[in-house]
Amino acid sequence: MVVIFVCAFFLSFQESSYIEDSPSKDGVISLIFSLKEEVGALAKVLRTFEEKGINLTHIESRPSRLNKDEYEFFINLEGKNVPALDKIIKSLRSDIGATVHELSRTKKKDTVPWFPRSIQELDRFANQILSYGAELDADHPGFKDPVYRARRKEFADIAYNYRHGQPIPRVTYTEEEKKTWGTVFRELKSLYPTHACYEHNHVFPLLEKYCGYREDNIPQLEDISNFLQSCTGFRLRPVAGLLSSRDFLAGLAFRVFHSTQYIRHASKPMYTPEPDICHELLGHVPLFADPSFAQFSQEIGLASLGAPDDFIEKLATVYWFTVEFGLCKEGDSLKAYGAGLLSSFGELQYCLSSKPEIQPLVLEKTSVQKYCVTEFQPIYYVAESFKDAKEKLRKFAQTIPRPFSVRYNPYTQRIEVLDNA
Ligand code: HBI
Ligand code: NLE
Ligand code: FE
Repeated sequence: MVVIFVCAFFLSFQESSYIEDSPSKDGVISLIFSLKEEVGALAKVLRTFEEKGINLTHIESRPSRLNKDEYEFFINLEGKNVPALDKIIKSLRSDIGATVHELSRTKKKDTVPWFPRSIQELDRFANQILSYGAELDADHPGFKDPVYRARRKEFADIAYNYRHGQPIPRVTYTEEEKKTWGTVFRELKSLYPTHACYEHNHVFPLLEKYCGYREDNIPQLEDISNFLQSCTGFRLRPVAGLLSSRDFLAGLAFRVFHSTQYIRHASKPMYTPEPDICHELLGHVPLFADPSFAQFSQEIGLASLGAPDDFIEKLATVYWFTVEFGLCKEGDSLKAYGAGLLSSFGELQYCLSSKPEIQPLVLEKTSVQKYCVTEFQPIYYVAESFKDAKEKLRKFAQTIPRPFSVRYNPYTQRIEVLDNA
């Protein structure tokens, strides 16, 4: 048999094609088939195509990885005569005993959504936000405030222009912005000793010592990012507003947290449905300094890579009831570790009152719980510990239909994709 060429091109084709969401060119069909190594085997196949008048535009070969005495061929052909092609595929299977995979025609069903493989590729999310300052929703307290809107645009521009590896630009906050921060900071700090979990209370004084957490100072993202990197390898990158769940969760796989830099409107310091710098710095940051919590967060991110849309929604819901609104056990009492609780003076008190319903964290149930993003939650889920939550998440991730598994290599800052086929 003539082996046309075994080449890296073939491998690179395989590596990118089933992940990249680049539909095949109009009318081109791709097949992979394998043949037993014997004289004339390929010629026989090619003749069938010739007989049916089908034009091959590309062909490559390599030894089969599965069967030593077989070769695999990758071909592109013009898909004009589809009924004839169906006959050929049938006959390849039954008369010649070849294994045939149709790549492009079955692609719809098998396509894996694109996901970043390297930390630099997170730059692609910068201008894919769902809403931001210049386009504030009509019911937002800043909607009718032109000064607030212009300010939000400044923050959006920082995020748009940011690239991985750069220092996060420092911001000089206005007196009004500092006043809003001061109010939120003071009220929350008085609740933390009784309402926040151990890890949050453990890290908070370090943030005061090293990162400028004070009532009269809004800390800078760059300083916090450096601090977090030294604790758990987590880092921040500025973002202009809400990202899609898929993009946002993908960042966590690289231990990257997309953080807003603007502050909530001065008229409503105690609760905002949007993330803002108070929410990120007072709610999220302390927990990302905890190794066990950091690992749990990264696991959600890894589970999301290339997952189908319905699973992204489930993972986003799990994220919501853990990272955002989670309660945990501490001896006989309950404490808050969710960032949405730790950044809202109103909800932090409410969540530990007798009003809301409390349930144990069971991911099969938690992942399908409906929720509303603009009000206090009527139900919270309790984690035994971050380690327990992480183990549950790993089990849950195994139910995601993915033809591969992933792991993060911190040395190269790349995702390694392990083929499960
Ligand atoms: N985007 N910037 C940003 N910040 C978040 O906290 C955030 C997000 N997108 C989605 C999201 N959070 C979650 O509610 C889940 O959908 C993952
Ligand atoms: N409600 C929170 C707060 O007021 O800080 C923000 C939640 C963001 C998901
Ligand atoms: Fe958040």
